[in-house]
Amino acid sequence: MPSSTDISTDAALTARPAITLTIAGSEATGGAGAQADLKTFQELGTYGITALTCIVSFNPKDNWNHRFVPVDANVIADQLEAIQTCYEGSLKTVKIGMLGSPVTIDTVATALGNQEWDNIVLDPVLICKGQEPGHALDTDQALKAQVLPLATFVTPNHFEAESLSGITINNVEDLEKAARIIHEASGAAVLAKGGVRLEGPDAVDVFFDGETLEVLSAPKIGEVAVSGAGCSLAAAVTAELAKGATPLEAARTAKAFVTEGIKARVSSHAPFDALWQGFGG
Ligand code: PXL
Repeated sequence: MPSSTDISTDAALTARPAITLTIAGSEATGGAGAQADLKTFQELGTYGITALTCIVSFNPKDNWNHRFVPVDANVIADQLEAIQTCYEGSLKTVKIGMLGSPVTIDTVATALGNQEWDNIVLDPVLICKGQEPGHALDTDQALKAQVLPLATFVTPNHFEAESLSGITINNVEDLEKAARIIHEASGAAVLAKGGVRLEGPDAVDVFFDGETLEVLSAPKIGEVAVSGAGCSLAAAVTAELAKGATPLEAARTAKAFVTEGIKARVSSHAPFDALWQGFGG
């Protein structure tokens, strides 16, 4: 007889969580990357799975720059083959984080093309501190050409919004303009993040999906960016979309989630704090 705590009861089996995949890098200290995505998925009640694209280790002896090691393209393809075969029919929502090289972008774009998706959320991580500039430029161009057109939702930060829109962003009006341009170019819903980069007391982000433009605002918590905020925001959007939220609802919930996570941030010996997704206890 199943007991009330028996995890194999019929009720437990029918209440299946939505499946969410992140294709992202490992950030060893746990603030950003796949680690942040998985913690966010778990907190928001989706079943998180990961294909790792690279391993980032901050270098405490070199100003905490990123040491970046790509995962071999065959190994990325193998992970995605396993995932897409396991969850064929139930995997409909994916988040894309740091890809880091043109060959990785090619591999990921091919795998994305192998199935239909309801939601492809792109956190367009354009440069990685410590990357060689020529290589970073090729990576940026490949991301814009091969992955951005597939995205249904994109979450550029200030720098990425300038790069994707081609305009300089000094204030909320500029951010709105950038969100519109990025939407026109990609067709995706856009959540352009001003974060702590724009002046003023509030951290302001702009949502635009071609119809609705909404400015999402919350009081700034300090003036320094917190590690994992961007990853967690996009992961929260991903989880909410997978559960059936509209893009605007997902953006609002994600903004609130990240604001609480920043309030509950974790300090370390690094010169930046890390967002804590477990603020709810
Ligand atoms: O926050 C961007 C980001 C994404 N993914 C990985 C990272 C970082 C920043 O450190 O290391 C793996």
